[in-house]
Amino acid sequence: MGDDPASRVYVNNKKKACAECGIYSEEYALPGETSQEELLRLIDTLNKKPEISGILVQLPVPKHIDEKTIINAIDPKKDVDAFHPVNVGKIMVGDYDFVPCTPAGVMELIKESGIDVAGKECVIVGRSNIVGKPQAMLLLHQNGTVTVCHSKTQNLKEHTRRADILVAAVGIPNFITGDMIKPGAVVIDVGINRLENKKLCGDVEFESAKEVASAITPVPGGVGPMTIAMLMKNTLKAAVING
Ligand code: L34
Repeated sequence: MGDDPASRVYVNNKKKACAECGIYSEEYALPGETSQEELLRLIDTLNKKPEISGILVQLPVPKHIDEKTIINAIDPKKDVDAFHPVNVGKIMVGDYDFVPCTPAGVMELIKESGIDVAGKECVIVGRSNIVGKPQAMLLLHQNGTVTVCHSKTQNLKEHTRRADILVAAVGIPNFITGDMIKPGAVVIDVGINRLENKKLCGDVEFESAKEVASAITPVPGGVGPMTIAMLMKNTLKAAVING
């Protein structure tokens, strides 16, 4: 909804991925001034539409729209973002179908790199509902020792320097610098920040961090594409669940 330029890029990437996977997709690019009622009506229609297995409302939504109300309106069985409270609860108890795409992408990167989470010090910087909080649960399910840091955390560097696995999800360009990283740590950069010169940069200062980390993800070309891959995985699952 609306004309957020970043959302435009992400949604296009999602549509492209669907086409590549052979997943049928529909896009509804609603004008920014569309009412909440109208958006809710569309969600209701898609909830009932048998040929649609998965629904997502790309965030952020304009200010006059209540994000929670919108997320609550999506049928949990079609909630391929896993943002609905029912799915959030299922993740909490470790019994879930849909995994939130970005944290799931982070877990996939860790697994495919041959890194074992069990017993490791995992430090997440950022506590959003979309990344930080579910990321903590997923790492905990893999037996990591998890710390969630945020803007009120005191002595942040003391926490980040203890991390064997450091996940940066604060949304501040180059926030994590090399001196905040334990030598040999695995550094995963969830941030996607657009600088004034239109260049993309992560939450991690890549140049200094790469000298200390044993493994590190770039921005772009790191977690972002994984988010989309995990969305495809959830959508396939949704198609199976919804028959
Ligand atoms: N509902 N809203 C909902 N679900 C989501 O899972 C998202 N997210 C975040 C924003 N809002 C959402 C995304 O889709 C972030 N996000 C996302 C998706 C794709 C990419 C980045 C973020 C991506 O494709 N990143 C590319 C670069 C793209 C560019 O050039 O800007 C990369 O290589 O990182």
